[in-house]
Amino acid sequence: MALSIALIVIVVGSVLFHLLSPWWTQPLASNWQRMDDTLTITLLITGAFFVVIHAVVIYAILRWRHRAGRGQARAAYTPDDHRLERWLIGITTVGIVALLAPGLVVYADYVRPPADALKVEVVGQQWRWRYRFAGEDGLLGRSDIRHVSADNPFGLDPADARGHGDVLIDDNELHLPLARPVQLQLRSNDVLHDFFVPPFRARMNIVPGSVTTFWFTPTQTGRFELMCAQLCGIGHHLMRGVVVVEDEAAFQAWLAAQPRYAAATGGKP
Ligand SMILES: [Cu+2]
Repeated sequence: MALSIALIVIVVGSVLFHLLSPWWTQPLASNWQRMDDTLTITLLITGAFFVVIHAVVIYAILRWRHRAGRGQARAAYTPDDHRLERWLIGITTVGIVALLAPGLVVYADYVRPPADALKVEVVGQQWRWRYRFAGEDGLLGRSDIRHVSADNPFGLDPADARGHGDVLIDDNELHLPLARPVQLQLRSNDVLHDFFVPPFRARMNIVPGSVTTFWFTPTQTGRFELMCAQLCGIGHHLMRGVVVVEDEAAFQAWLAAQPRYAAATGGKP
């Protein structure tokens, strides 16, 4: 009896905590409402299973509890119940498909940016962020880990003229224009990192040796905290930054004030 009351308290408390929790998702600041919808579907399915499974356990504890004077009751041994198995397999299959399918659809769109997306490179390094925009030519120059040095933290290839006009942001703060799709191209100078901006519902692992991408459209101006979401060493907690979303004019003014690769190296890339 005490156990079943404890279980009821846990189930009701869990559901109430979720409904009343102040730690529900932050207000959305990008176009990824579908990420939230996927999360809601997951919570509804797992929440329903959580309640149903506990209800069955509570019922069983009460219905078949030990009662004095009733003698020794033995459980019936049922080796196979094909009907029950078919039901369980069917319901579990539907539940798992419903959990996975929406995520696959949303993820497929998440990594497929619109053609006019502004391309921004993000370079993760223990333990800070850097960013690169294309210059007037609209092209990002080639980079390679072999060129990375104290003078060239982005690892730009000096021989590639496309990179000479690139805008280098040697700072944790990234500015983005409002209401324009942005594709982030992420790479790492050392270990695994993860670029995460919670209000955008946007994050992606950064894998050394490859470039990962995703896109979003900021829908609100403001300052949004970003963080590294992969434990990447002793200074992991220092890998924080800010994404500043501002109107197009303010963004262009900020961008124009940032150093170009050729200028940053005294005209001699
Ligand atoms: Cu990191």
